[in-house]
Amino acid sequence: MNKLLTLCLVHQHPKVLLGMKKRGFGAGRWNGFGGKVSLGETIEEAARREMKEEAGLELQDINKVGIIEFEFQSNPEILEVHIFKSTNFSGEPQESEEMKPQWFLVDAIPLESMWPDDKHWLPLFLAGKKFKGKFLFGKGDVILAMDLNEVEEI
Ligand code: 6U4
Repeated sequence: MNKLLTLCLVHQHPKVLLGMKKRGFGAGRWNGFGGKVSLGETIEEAARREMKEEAGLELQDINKVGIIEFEFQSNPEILEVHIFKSTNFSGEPQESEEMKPQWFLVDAIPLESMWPDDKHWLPLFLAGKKFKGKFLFGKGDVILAMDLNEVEEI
């Protein structure tokens, strides 16, 4: 069984909102906001909830743009991450126990401090494309294999 997770980035061109993950899985990396889908909520509801919990923002629009499966050589569990884009919200980005939000110009996204897969799919995200993919990580989160395709519909 795949473990369902959400990941949401706000894109207000030419800026994107990322958060520095302060604890837990992926701590020390810049990333979108998100987390595990809870029992009884839809994936989109989870994405909205996580954005509120982690950055204090109520999203207006939200669109699913990608699904990526992540597998680690050391772990049989597959993380199925549903990636969302939002362009508008109410509230002001606020630091939480989990995330420190910050705006980045799209030309200055800190790819070297993000998950190594992000450099592959972020260009599709920023270009308004939809995509599906799979990444296999080895020791040190090195990408051992990947498959990423633009799709018409998600
Ligand atoms: P808690 O609730 O603290 O136990 P935690 O273990 O910190 O949760 P969580 O729920 O924040 O994890 O979820 C991990 C987040 O990282 C999700 O938003 C999905 C995202 N994520 C996981 N693998 C990723 C990857 N390879 N690339 C990426 N984001 C990833 O860009």
